[in-house]
Amino acid sequence: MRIDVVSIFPEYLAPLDLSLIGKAREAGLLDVRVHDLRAWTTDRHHTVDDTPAGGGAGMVMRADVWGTALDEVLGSDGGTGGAPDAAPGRAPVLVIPTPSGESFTQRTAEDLATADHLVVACGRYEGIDARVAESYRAAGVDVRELSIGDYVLNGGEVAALVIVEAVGRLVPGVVGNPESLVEESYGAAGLLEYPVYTRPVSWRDLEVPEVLFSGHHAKIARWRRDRALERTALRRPDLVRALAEQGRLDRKDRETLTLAGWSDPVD
Ligand code: JBE
Repeated sequence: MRIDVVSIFPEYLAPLDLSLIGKAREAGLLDVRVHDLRAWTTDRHHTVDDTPAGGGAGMVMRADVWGTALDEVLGSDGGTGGAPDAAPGRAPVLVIPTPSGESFTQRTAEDLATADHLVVACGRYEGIDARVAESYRAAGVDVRELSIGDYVLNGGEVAALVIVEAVGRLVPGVVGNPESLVEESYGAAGLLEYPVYTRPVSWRDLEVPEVLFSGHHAKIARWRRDRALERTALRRPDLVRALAEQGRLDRKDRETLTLAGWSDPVD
């Protein structure tokens, strides 16, 4: 997969050289390129922003600079991930991190992981002139305005790191043990992960729960599901409600939730 990130702070994306994503780049699984938006400015001051039309606080990033940059980075890519001779595949995806976007979730990451080419446009200030998203959408680019959460960041760079990591690790071969992709939070179960333990068995008068040494796989699985249900009910009642609505809670699940003080109608 090819991923281009465009930002006025390319150094902000330095963590992409590290760890799992860095290794995947070295292995040739991910072709990640970071670009400085100012390289596409033509004026002496390398201006990328201007005052908001209609007034108001802050600055808005100019459509013309972004247009020149994105035309080049999206290139002649007709959905081939930039490979000129490849069969035309999926349209390139233009990701614009913004607090006013749709929620970025594991589902979004799974979807983006099937693309050949992602371009992430990091805005600063009060965002990017809205005509940029509009124009590329009209040109057939799959434009996604995405929010990683309901809080305010100074720009899209940290969100871009989050999105590239979440998507990149789903690309086949990037995570060494693909089984670890299956069992995770927001995966099949729709619950938060159960608590995990390792050695030492006794630490500061706290013991690893006995059942985990029983060798009884069904018992361990039930214990883990119960703990997952309890913590999900406490921390993310929305997820428990969703499972209840989908009829994905069995009798024992409902018993565990009742014992944990869960009082939402679950059936
Ligand atoms: O979630 N986001 O993508 C953001 C982008 C820019 C600023 N704040 C955000 N939350």
